[in-house]
Amino acid sequence: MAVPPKILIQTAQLVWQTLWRTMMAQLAPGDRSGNFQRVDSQFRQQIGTETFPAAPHRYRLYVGLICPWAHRTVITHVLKGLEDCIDLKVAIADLSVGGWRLENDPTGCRSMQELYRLGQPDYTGRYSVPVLWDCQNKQIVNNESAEIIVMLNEAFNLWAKYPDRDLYPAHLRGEGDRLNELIYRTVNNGVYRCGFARTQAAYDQGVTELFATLDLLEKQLGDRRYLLGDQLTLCDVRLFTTLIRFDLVYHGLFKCDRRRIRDYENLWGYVRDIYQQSGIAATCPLQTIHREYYQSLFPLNPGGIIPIGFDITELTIPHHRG
Ligand SMILES: N[C@@H](CCC(=O)N[C@@H](CS)C(=O)NCC(=O)O)C(=O)O
Repeated sequence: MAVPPKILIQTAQLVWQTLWRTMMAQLAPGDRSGNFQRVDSQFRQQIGTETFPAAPHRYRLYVGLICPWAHRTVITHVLKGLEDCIDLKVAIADLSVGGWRLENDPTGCRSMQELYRLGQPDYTGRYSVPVLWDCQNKQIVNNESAEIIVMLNEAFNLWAKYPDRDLYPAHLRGEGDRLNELIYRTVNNGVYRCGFARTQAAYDQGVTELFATLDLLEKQLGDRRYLLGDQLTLCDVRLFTTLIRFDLVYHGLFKCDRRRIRDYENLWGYVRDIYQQSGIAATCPLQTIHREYYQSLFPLNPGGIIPIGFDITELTIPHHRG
C-alpha cells in the first residue's frame, strides 16, 4: 500500500523543521522572535600597546576567501601594501566539519578552532575569521574585522608600501562612523538577517530595511563617486564586500531578491569601479565564493544544487565614474 502523500508530507515537514531549527541554532544564533543575532567578537585588543607593539613580521592575518568580514581585511591589506609586513594565511572552509581548516600553518594548528584554543585554552566562543594573530606571544590580538581594518590602515605605516594612503581620514570619521552603523545593521549584517531569519516577520523586517538602505545609497552615489566623496575610505571597503557577493549569493541563497545590484545604476557602477582598481579583483575569487556559500550553508540549500549565477565578466564593463 502506498503511503498517503499527505502523511508523508506532514511527517517530512515535522522532521525537517525540527532538524532545520536545530541546525540553524548552531549556525546562526537567534532571539525568541526568530531574528538572527550576531555574537560579539571577543578579542578586541589594539596594536600599538605595550603588549602588542607595531612591528613587521610579528603578526599574521588569518582569513577565509568566501567571508565578507575577512575580505574587508584582505582588501585593506592590499590597499596599504602590507604584504611584506603582515603575513596572510588563508583558512579553507571545510564543509565536512562546518568550520575553517588550516593547511601547513606555522603554528602547527590544523583548524581555526585549534588556533583559538592555542591562544586561549579555555575559549568557548565562535571560531571565526578574520583573526589578527601575534606570532611572538601566540595570542589573538583581535578578531573583529571593523577594528582590524582601522589598525591595518594606521598602525603599520612605517612598513606599508602606501603609508600616505589614509583610508580613515580624521575629517570624515564622524560621517563615516554614522554611515557604517546604518550599513552594518541593514546591509552587511542585513543580508544575514534575511538569510538566517527563523520566522517570516524577522525576514520581512530584515529585507525591508536592507532595500531601504540600498535605495538610499543608490541616491547618494548619484552625485559622488564614493560614499564619503571623491576619496575611497574604509566605509567603501566595508560596503563593497557585501555588494560584490550580492547578486551571486545573497539574492538567491539569502532571499534578498527584491532587486539585484545590477538593477541599480549607481550601485552597480560603484561595485565595478572598486572591483576594477589595482589588486582588488584578485581578492574576489567569485566562483569559489558562489560555490562554497551554496555548499557550506547546508540548512539553506539542503539539495546542494548550485545555481548558474551571472556572467562575472560583466564586472569589467567600464564604469565611467572617475
Ligand atoms: N564580527 C566578526 C564576524 C566574522 C564572521 O562572522 N566570520 C564568519 C565567516 S563569514 C565565521 O568565521 N564564522 C564561523 C563561526 O561563526 O563559527 C567580524 O566582523 O570580524
